Amino acid sequence: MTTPNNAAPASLARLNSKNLSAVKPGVVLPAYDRGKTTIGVVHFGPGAFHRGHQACYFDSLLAHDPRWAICGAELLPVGFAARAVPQDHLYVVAELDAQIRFRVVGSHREYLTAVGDGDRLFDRLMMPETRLVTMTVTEKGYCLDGTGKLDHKHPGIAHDLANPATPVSLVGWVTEALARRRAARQVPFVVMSCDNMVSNGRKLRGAVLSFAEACGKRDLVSWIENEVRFPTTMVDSITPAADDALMQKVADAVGLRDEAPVQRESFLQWVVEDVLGEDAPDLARVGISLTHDVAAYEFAKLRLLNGAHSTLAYAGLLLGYESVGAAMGDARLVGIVERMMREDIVPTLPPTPGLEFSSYIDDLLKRFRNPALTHRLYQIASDGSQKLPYRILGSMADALAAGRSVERFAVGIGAWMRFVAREAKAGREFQDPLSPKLVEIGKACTGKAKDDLPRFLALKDVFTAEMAGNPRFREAVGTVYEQFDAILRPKN
Ligand code: CS2
Repeated sequence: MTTPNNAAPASLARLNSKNLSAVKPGVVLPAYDRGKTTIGVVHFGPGAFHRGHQACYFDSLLAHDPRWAICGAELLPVGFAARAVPQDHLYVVAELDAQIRFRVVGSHREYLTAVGDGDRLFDRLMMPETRLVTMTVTEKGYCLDGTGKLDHKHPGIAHDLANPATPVSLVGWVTEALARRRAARQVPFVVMSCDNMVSNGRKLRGAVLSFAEACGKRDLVSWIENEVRFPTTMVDSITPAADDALMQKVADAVGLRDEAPVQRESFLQWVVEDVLGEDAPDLARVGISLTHDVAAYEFAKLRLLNGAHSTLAYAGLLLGYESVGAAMGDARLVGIVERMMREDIVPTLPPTPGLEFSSYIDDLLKRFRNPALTHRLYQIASDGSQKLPYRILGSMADALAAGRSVERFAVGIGAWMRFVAREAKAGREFQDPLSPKLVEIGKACTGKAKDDLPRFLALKDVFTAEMAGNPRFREAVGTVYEQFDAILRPKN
């Protein structure tokens, strides 16, 4: 979770339950009595995305059904509780778009840190009222290997396999909590991944089963297989990290000081696999789409939106831009990204009733140009080794198999390699779980594809052996890698 450097204007009173009556007119307030709500959801990873997305939907839901307040659970202590508790867990979401709207969100009622509040978190997960466990822990939080299976050698997983009662990983926590519920003869909770991964529900289910199996808990494995639901979901809302400018905007609009605000676009979408069971919250009532075919939405969103984002991020940073909006002013780059979406990605997507790709792409380009939001390219560039397989390499594999061109896909991949080399040589830290290895590769780069490409392609968590060995793939990526400037910055 990103923390702005400066506090909001210190002279203003702090946002909290007592001060809600002082909120300026026009700001949307919780439409329910928070004191009458009960916690029905534990959410792992209550960062900005979750608080701007799911917590807003549940804020709307609480006006109809008080059973679905949220307990935020952080696996690592990031110091957020110190900001949330004095505000009684209230915070402002600024919807920054053609129309600007400020909303105080009240759906969070509790905040626990796995390290420190471990017993309380288990108690919360054991409560019969806790019916939904959701998570946004990013791709790396699932500890999967390059094939999408649980990586038993991952330090967090290895720790938890040896010490299942004191887990540190998401998969360890979910499995142990399910084991305890089963032992207590309680119904399980629904487990819902809200991360940007293809088949996120199935991947998490596979990881939890693999963990339980490795613990030798055969009965637990069958219970999970038969009783626990892991819906797949697609989540969408562009949510730039909070910054000092946001603090000021919120202070001006709300009239109170919020030290944990969130900014996002007004667009909000959530598609959930319709397998939640009978006493699930009425998600449809608050605009969440329930369907049996999430995959189509997931593919479209990950490949079109996130694929374009990552291409804009790496190529844009190399071209000297700082934000998505600035990169969208570069006609050559936008031309490549737009053709990649329309001509290269769309043919890889399954046709889906209700999803019209051409207008979906028009809307995406508009969302990327949103002048009210500054979405930093560095934020998107983080964790490239985890994101690229879902965002670009999957589309590329499909295009290669169908004999179609992969040149435009190669822009994001070649630019990522150049970005890694540039950051490593400049000694700048970059966020990626593979960063020690990437820094080593980046420092050794010569700028020649024949020397450098094999080093990157040997990263088994990123590139499948089939792809790494494909001559068309190597040619396309190698060309961008070596000739980025000539391709993206031609002299007139
Ligand atoms: C972005 C996403 O940071 C990133 O990598 O591509 O967070 C993107 O803004 C969201 O997926 C939009 O729903």
